[in-house]
Amino acid sequence: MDKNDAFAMQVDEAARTATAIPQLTDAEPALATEDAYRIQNLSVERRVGIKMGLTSRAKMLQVGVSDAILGRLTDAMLLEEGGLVERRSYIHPRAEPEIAFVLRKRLEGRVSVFEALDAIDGIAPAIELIDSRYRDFKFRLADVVADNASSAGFLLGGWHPRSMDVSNLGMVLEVNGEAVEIGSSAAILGSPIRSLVAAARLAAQVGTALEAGEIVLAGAATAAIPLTAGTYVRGLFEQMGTVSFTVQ
Ligand code: OOG
Ligand code: MG
Repeated sequence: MDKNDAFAMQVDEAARTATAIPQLTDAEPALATEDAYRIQNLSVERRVGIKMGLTSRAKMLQVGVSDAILGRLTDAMLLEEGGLVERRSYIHPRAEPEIAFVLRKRLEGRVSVFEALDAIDGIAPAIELIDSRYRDFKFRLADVVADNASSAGFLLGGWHPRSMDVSNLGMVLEVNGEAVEIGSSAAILGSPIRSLVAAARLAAQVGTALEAGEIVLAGAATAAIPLTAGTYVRGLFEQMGTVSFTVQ
């Protein structure tokens, strides 16, 4: 087994057993981002979409990594809106408000904002669950890439037409009815559409593309909040509705 296979197994096993592991860069300080993407490739199976990460200043500051990254969303990660999320299925889960796109056309490489807009089939409010497989939620760039950008789950609200202007929409993340994070979609690279453009470019760099029918999460607009059992989490999205779940 080569080193990347072994690393992919480690992060998979950590996710499966909800057990934190040391950063890969502890064992391999020079782990290159290209290798980290190879590790990510080795560790995801059925993908239903792509997520962008670290596309807002709030997120970069929270985790101390300032490069936008992408991760893969698989069918197993889709959680039921309004449903229950099991705290014990994760290591140290966090939730963050996001905007989701579903594509009607393939996007690959360098695309314009116009092409990106034209490729959108629908837009929905979303909450992403992230759960770094590393101890204390601490990582460097290569660690988080190899760990599929901390992806753990996502919930989608109702779909809206692509004509909706998503460049500056308010969003609030509540825990038990109290607002904990407040932001705007404008915090996502100036507009979530730019995140879609960046996703197509980043995907091409790592040898893939955004496919028709796929979901793209644009990245959180605010910092993520830790999840505690017994709480009710709800995201309120201007003009788009709500997304909620209960942690048990
Ligand atoms: C990395 C994943 C970042 C986002 O929306 O910025 C991300 C992390 O924060 O653990 O999903
Ligand atoms: Mg996210």
